[in-house]
Amino acid sequence: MNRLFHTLVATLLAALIGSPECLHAEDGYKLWLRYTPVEVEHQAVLQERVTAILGPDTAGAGAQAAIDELQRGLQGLLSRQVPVSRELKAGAIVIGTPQESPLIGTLDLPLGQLGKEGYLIKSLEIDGKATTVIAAESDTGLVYGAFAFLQLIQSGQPIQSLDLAESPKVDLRLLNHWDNLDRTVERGYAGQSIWDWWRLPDFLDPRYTDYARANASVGINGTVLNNVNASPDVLSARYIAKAAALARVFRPYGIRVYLSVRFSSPVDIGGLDSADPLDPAVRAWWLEKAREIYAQIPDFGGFLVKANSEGQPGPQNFGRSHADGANMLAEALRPFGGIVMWRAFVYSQDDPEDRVKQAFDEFKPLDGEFASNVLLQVKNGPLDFQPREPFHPLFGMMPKTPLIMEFQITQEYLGFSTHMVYLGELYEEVLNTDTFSRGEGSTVARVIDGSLFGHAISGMAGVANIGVDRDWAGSIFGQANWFAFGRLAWDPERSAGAIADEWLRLTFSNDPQFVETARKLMMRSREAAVDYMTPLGLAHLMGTGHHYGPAPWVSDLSRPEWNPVYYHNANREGIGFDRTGQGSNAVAQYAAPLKNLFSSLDTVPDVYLLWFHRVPWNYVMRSGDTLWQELVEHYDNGVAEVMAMQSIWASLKPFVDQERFDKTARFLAIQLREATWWRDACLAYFIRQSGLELPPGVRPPAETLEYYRSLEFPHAPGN
Ligand code: BDP
Repeated sequence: MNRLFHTLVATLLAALIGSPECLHAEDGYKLWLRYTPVEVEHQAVLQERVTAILGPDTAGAGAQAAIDELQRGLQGLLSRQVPVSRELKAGAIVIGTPQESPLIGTLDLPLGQLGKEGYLIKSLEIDGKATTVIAAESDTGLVYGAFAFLQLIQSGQPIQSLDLAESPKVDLRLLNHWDNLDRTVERGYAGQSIWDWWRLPDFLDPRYTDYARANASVGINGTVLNNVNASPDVLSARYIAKAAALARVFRPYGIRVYLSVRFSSPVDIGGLDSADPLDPAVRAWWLEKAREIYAQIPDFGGFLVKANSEGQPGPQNFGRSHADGANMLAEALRPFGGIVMWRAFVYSQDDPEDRVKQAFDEFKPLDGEFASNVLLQVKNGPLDFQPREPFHPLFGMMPKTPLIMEFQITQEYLGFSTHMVYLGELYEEVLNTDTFSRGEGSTVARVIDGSLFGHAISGMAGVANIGVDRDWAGSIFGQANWFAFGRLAWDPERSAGAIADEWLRLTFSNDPQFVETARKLMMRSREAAVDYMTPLGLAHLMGTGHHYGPAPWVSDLSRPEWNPVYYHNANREGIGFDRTGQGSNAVAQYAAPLKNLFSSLDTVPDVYLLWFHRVPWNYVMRSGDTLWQELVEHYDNGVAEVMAMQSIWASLKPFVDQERFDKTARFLAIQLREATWWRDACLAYFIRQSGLELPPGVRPPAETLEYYRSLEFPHAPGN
């Protein structure tokens, strides 16, 4: 009777909450951790299979975080409290490490092969009672296991006969915050920095814990707190104390803290007159600094360094190499177990060489010169986070050095936070690409996870899109990019579509019609952006400084490679950058089959045509159309795609709460306006450069080229 009553109430409740009229306003704060009541059809099973949580006898902070999350999540999902119990009951969730939980210890589970961060979720009968076991070697593994279990329930998966074993394929799964100490965020479009530096360490915003939960729920295990254009002050005692306070909040969730450091810090704040990496006084200063940090943050991760790049100081100021600089810092961190992530994003104003070749030329010769606790952090493409670039040729070409993939999650070049661009698709494209550096199958993913060259350590970093906005990312769909980054860092071979599917279920609804339609919407969004911004291999057409909107005409900046015209070279004769043997020969930085593939007009993929080749406007494409016709088609298609995205989103209204629906709809309207602006401004400019007319029937740009050129955006965010 009691049982029947319960089921009835639960059914009624779920029917009410599940009905569109009752979808309450949501501001996106809860991300994919919403824990709303499960669908009616799952309730009976969950009633029996989730009765209590049996934790370890003595739970460490991490195990406790896992148990708290289970309680919080189950309370939301099942609309009832699931008690923590000391005895084994039928339907118990038994969670623990073999060390902390004697019961788990007796089960003899194959945890060894899962490594430090892996976990196992198994339906097991213990003493005749049906239980679900969540076990791991470490507390962090338990946290991951708890989130995974909750996500199964959230996404409506059966949980009666589970047998899951998961472990990350990449060691360092890191967010990079480009956050300044004054709370501005370089290339941040979600408000101020979430780090309230001024009030730290005394005031700990509860948001820091939610940040840690969200990251742990997708397997992110480290965070670089500050901008790569680093202030030396971050290494002052005051700021180390602030970072230490954050580290304490994150620790139970398996998240380590890292700092970006300015190479000239010994001079800036240390009172030395040099930062020469071979100077013993400089080396001693860094060692002492490391000691000071580790005294406060015993699990401190290490340093991220942008050196001799875009005006940042570095070892070359002292006539030393990047390896000298990196190894000096590595030596300081080594006694404490820390690492150095040295960025390969360097190009020089004094180097007349094609900008996209410079990092390769600089670092390739240093392969084998780096200390074993140095990783080289390389952006996905050789230019700079453009809507599409070929993969960076360093991937696969530095066999002796572990490379960290650096993706951008914040949408600096992809419409800021108001354009819906699902980056899972971009990440997947890069990771799946075959570098051929060790024959077929040498994918970028295998370079990154360390398996191709057998590295002991591997990493993937994402430049965060997080700020103080209630929805964290500045938009609801921007959250998907943070989520997808985490999932792919855990397993670089996962599919972007499957990840989108998961995110949609956790963030909105399990309704199959919703999930399927919205996944398609997400999956076409990135190509749409490429089409209305930089089709056919074009790149770097954005406005100066703020990078907002189109400005392909810019040609007067002091450094040649800062000008869009440097990249497209459009004039009467044609358009594109010749990177073949006749041109800059950037193709030669790729392994043989790719070099040839990219070099020849017969084989170069259309999407990279103007990246590698300069061709006349009347060049005949595979489609039979001329290049000019096809370029126009791409711009038109980009705009049409955004219109289609708008109507798909409109059709999803019944499945989404008012607040998130409206925000996304309004953002799509901005996106359409800006996509149209991109198309019109670029076409107006290319018409002028080529002297050609638009193909018949094509809508002319709404305004004159002079109008587009006159637009200014002095207060654009993130600049
Ligand atoms: C560029 C950004 C600049 C960053 C730089 C970097 O415009 O703000 O400092 O990348 O990655 O794309 O260092």
